[in-house]
Amino acid sequence: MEVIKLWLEQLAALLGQYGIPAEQQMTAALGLVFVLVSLLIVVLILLLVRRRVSVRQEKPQQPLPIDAESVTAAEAGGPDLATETQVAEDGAVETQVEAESEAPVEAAVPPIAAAEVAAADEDAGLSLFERMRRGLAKTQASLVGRVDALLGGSSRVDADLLEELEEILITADLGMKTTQELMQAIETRLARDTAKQPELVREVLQQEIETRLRFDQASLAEAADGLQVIMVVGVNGVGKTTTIGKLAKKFTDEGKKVVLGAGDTFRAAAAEQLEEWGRRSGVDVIRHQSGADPGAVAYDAAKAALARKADILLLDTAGRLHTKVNLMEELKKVQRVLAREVPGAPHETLLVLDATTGQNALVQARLFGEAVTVSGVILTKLDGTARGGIVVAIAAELQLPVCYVGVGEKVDDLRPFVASEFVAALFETTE
Ligand SMILES: Nc1nc2c(ncn2[C@@H]2O[C@H](COP(=O)(O)OP(=O)(O)OP(=O)(O)O)[C@@H](O)[C@H]2O)c(=O)[nH]1
Ligand SMILES: [Mg+2]
Repeated sequence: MEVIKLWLEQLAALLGQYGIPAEQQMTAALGLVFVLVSLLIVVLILLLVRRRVSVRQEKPQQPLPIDAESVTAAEAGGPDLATETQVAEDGAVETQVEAESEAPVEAAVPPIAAAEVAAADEDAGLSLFERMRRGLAKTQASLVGRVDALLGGSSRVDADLLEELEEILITADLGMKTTQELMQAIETRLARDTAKQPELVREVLQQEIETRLRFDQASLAEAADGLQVIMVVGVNGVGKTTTIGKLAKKFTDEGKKVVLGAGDTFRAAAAEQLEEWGRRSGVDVIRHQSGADPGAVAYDAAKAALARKADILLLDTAGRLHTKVNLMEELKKVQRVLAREVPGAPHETLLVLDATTGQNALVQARLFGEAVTVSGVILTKLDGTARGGIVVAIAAELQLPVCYVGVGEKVDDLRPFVASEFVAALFETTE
């Protein structure tokens, strides 16, 4: 107390040197001390608030994986796919698909994480159409966005503009052949109609793309009575197992009884990955040990599906290098085994293609088509690519129906492919 009094007197004396009258010096000193203390408190409060905000920002945005398996999966990052097309010495087109390693990717299925649930909640309010549109955002920008920018800048369509349009179509992965056909259709129409040509180009493009995507087909698993066997093939990393998981959920939600067959006995943990998906939809998974004969798995899975009176058997297969004769022979054998056990099986052999591989998807489709009877295509990862134009090339050049498209990793990110909906989502302008 004495010390404070002494300080105040010294401060008052100091203020006196600045011309403050003696009777007011103590009041002024007290006022000054009060202001300084208040300032100090304000500064301290500000510092505390800043610290709390930065601590909150440093907290991880991703929730921690639920168990050790998902930690491994997150670290593994999934198979890293590198795909390239080569022309072999004999001139035949050969495709090499290299997984970063053929070594087992342990436990590739992360359990449904809180982030997934949160994202699902966020998506829940969106219409199916809007979700498709979001999934196609990159392709939309690289194809229709660029076409609109080109057409928006001109009132007439001349040769230069057509040349640029052709380039856009090729770089959006519509393929050379399809691009030529589309350009031909546009030019024919322009020769007929001279009014509002830029609008006309967009209209013809939309119509012609939709025409090429439309196939008359019965929807999957509605073809006949009894057990429907759906075999899923494709190179590694394209999304076969994930797609089977999504399909299992979809069919189960429709009230169908589903059985899964873990026909990929090559990759370690492939069966576990399928089992995890099976758990998510509450469906049985028939599996053997790693390295077992896929034909034997197909046999057991068919028997089990029949015995359990299932409506649908979804059979996963290995996806290692499809240039290796082995895999193709293996797939043929699996098809034969299924045909022997279930009349008309496999009722569908669906080829899964990864949209991000662009034109290489076409090469893969041709090669699988030579070995097994492919009845339809599922194009995955459309959400992560600007190369979604490949869907048009697949339908137009291979005459293969696209049955489903994958627009994300979540269980309900598989959309039945409806040409009109797809094209509308692609061509809809947001402004
Ligand atoms: N963004 C996105 N990712 C997908 C989609 N479909 C599958 N994936 C991801 O692709 C990766 C590989 O999927 P898998 O289902 O394991 O592929 P696979 O064809 O079974 O691979 P192998 O078993 O090695 O032959 C996983 O990380 C999936 O989450 C999709 O539509 N969009
Ligand atoms: Mg798999």
